[in-house]
Amino acid sequence: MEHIEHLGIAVKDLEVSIPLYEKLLNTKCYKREEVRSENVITAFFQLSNNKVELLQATSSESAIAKFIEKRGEGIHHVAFSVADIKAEMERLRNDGFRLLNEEPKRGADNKLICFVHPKDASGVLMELCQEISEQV
Ligand code: CMX
Repeated sequence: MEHIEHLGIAVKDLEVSIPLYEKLLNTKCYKREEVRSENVITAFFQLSNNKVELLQATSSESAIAKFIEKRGEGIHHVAFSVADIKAEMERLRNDGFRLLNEEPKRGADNKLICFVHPKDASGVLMELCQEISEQV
């Protein structure tokens, strides 16, 4: 894996958390994007080599809604940049890690993504993400 691409933070209300994080990080939110397949709206902040992603649920079925109900707002996942997501998925699968999707799926901010079960990663939901280089 290459580097930590972003930290995902579950929030109740982007209208509250975006201005808060703009102050905290001293940088403007550069993108808001809805990911319908995940029932979330995301908001991104660029740091030098990493990003912060705020996630708000759009449905009570969303993993973010369930997470906040159980644990409250806070760090939801850590995303690692990979050069070849299929190869990394194969490597992890062969090592016995449970992947939460069989194939890479399209995530926010022009990425192919896959999650590793938090129970197989010392309680941390891990995301693999690969930049999409051409329009798919
Ligand atoms: N980090 C760490 N642990 C987590 C977690 C998280 N983000 N989400 C759930 N868990 C834990 C729960 O606390 C629970 O632990 P206990 O059994 O010890 O209480 C266990 O995992 C099961 O959680 P659950 O609430 O019963 O939820 P499910 O099993 O239905 O789902 C998970 C959990 C991780 C499989 C599911 O949330 C998932 O598939 N996540 C990946 C997709 C996702 O998070 N999408 C959000 C948007 C992502 C994006 O666009 O960036």
